Amino acid sequence: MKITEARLIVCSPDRNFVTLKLCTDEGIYGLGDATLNGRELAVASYLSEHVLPCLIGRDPFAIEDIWQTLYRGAYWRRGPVTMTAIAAVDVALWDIKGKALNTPVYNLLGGRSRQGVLVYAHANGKDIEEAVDSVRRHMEAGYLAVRAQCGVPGVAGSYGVPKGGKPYEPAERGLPGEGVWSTERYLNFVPSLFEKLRVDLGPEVHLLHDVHHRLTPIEAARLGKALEPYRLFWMEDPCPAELQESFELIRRHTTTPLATGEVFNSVWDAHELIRRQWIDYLRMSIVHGGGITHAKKTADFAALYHVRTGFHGATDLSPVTMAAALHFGLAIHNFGIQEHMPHTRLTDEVFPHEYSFAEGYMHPGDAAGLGVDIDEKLAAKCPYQRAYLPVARKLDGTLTDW
Ligand code: GCO
Ligand code: MG
Repeated sequence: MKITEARLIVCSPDRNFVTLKLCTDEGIYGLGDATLNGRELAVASYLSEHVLPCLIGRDPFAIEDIWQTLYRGAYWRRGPVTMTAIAAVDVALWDIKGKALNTPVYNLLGGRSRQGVLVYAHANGKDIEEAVDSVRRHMEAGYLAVRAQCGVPGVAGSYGVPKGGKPYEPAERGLPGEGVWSTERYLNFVPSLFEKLRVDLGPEVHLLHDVHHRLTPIEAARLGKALEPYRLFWMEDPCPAELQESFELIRRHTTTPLATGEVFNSVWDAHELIRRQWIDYLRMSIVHGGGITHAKKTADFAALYHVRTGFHGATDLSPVTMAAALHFGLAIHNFGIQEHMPHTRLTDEVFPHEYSFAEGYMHPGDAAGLGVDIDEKLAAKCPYQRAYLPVARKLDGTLTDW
């Protein structure tokens, strides 16, 4: 089999997605996601200018060799743009291989290790009452794990809380918006949210919380300690993680489980975090972390250190990535949990897929390959729209981590 065509589809069915379609001389094609939120066209151009011409004529079954060629062969290694581009090619190749062998991708990764993939939903509210209500509604819809975010009094536009009753969507069309941030107000407030959640909703539901990189390590340590009575499933991205030893400090002070890595793009970003057991869950996704090939190596390394996966799955990761994550999560042994932020109906129409949700778990379906397709005609009706993630400023105007 040979790759005969490599095509990029850039579309915006309610939000932007970059999708790679690799076609072969046997009529089989594979899809890969290349979406990097707010920097979409950088990856599109990296692929179309520098990667796709090199793929024509290659054997799509040679996944490892193509991965190494794109990684080592570029000389310039790592980085979100490069690793997202590599991921798109890699995932499309796994899709092709599954279809060619007439088996779902999970069978190529070791086969089913569990019945379904535990997922967590996003709940939020402008105040505690709304947030508790939102968690309750997600539990009623069948979710066993829910991330809770809440407006902080005196902090307009707190992270994770949508404006005007719309579902939360991280990127906004146009140029970057600005939010306000106060660590002091946040730290004083958050424990009361989780206290109320446990009092009202009981001990069973898995509760998660995303700090979104906003604290210093010692502030994060204080929060982790304060949240211990409420037994969180995890506290996510408590501080920026470029300095991996920050987590040693947090870890020393709290038994609240820690998750990080949605902005990571290779195992090297998490090497010390894993090796020193400073985290419990790794969030690096298949799309931003070099595809299934690199995720498998990273997860196997993490397994040696009791670290489990908790992959990023916000709406900026397309249904192609969701499908890949579900095949992966069904197969590997050290799977922990998968984020599930449902896409809009229009996105689901552009990307018809086999995966499904029932009673807290998702399943990738048993179609050959990834079980996800793209309706190119519909995609063409939804052209790219410039959109950015917002930035955040402290009350005195200093730019801080969003
Ligand atoms: C999460 C997130 C996201 C990110 C977004 C950035 O789901 O845990 O932190 O919502 O902010 O994916 O593009
Ligand atoms: Mg997050």
